[in-house]
Amino acid sequence: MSYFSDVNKIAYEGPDTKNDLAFRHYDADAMVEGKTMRDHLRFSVVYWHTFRGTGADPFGGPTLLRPWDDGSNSVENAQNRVRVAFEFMEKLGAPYFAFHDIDISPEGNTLSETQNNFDRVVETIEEEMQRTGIKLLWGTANLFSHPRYMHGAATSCNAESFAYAAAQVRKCIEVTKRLGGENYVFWGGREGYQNLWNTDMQRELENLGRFFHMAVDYANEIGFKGQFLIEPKPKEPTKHQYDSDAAACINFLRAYDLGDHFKLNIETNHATLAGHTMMHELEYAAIQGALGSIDANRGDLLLGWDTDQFPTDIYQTARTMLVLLKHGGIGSGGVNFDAKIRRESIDIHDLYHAHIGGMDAFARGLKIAAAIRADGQLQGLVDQRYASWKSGLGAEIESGEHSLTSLEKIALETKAFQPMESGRQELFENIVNRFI
Ligand code: XUL
Ligand code: CO
Repeated sequence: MSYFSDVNKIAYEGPDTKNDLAFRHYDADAMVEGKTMRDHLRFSVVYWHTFRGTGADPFGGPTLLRPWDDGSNSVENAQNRVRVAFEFMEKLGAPYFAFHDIDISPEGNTLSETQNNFDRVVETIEEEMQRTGIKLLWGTANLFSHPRYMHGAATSCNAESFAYAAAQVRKCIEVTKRLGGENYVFWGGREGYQNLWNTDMQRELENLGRFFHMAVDYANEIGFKGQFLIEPKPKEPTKHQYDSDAAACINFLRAYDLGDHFKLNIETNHATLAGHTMMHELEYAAIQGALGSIDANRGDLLLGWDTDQFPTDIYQTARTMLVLLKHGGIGSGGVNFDAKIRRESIDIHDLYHAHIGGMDAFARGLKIAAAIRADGQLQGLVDQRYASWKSGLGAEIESGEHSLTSLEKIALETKAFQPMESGRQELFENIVNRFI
């Protein structure tokens, strides 16, 4: 049964169209820097917000009551929801999706019942993936909602919670492989602490490292070739999450000898909550060889929590795309809309408006970033600012020809010294504005 029979496949109609259910900027086949927009952006729809979001918040219950949902926890209801989801994604033209294990299938009374439910729903997903050609960007296990994870999963004080989490991750990697998933994500839901008095931090970190090694070993055992990703987030639900930002994650991965097996999934509003910008997190991850994928959304600067709004800020998407283009693209990752419609947006068409807006905002960001790069003035000014490293003393230092002592000799010989480069921040900002 179709729930979106009044919606046609969303088409690119250009900036002047009056149609709200059309793309104004995302033209999947249009070429930018020698690649289609589709391949640059690799858009992905998330199952948890888009098909399981209820609109509930700490102050009120569900508002998003869906006509396709019979309200039960049955496998049949879950399978039916899968068909609706694929109708939606097919009409939207999103090439990828992402899920948590418990988004797509109901938990049973025992672990084996849960796994059996999962397999049955995955069968329907497989059929729908074949029918539509939509692919899996990543799978992940939800290791934070159930009360068994109240102290964390891999960092729990309780060894049985760790064991249950291991079982859930094993199964979810198996399913991700079965569905051809290109990545597998770990977001450390409750891997952190509320209070250091009651926390054995060293044990928790070592156990987290141990858990990730078990995942790497299992992937090798079954031949899962997808990229493992860690998703940094500084707080929420815990006061301090161990994967607090890109730098903390990269340090953790190197300290526990996991650097070769993991990259990062950088999320816009997590960067903001960490007191960074998305551009900073992306750039930092990229120069460390750890940029894997992005969770695209935005926060609200007046609200200090993770509001997961759809990305519509053109500056933000332009900055993001500028970093991605500079570092050769997103690789096996994608632009994954980890974003939810507001609880007041109760019309099912709002799901389309939200995603169309996000896709158009990223398409514009891509075009703007490519235009800034083609123009070259901005990069030219950066090069000019660092010109002292291109020859003479700078080139000698960078090629390793100097020591503190040899540089001291040069400094002693140099008379009153003052850098001649201007930072030109205002000009840089003006240049960017010319392209927005
Ligand atoms: C939580 C978050 C998650 C992860 C997947 O803030 O972003 O949805 O993306 O577990
Ligand atoms: Co996310």
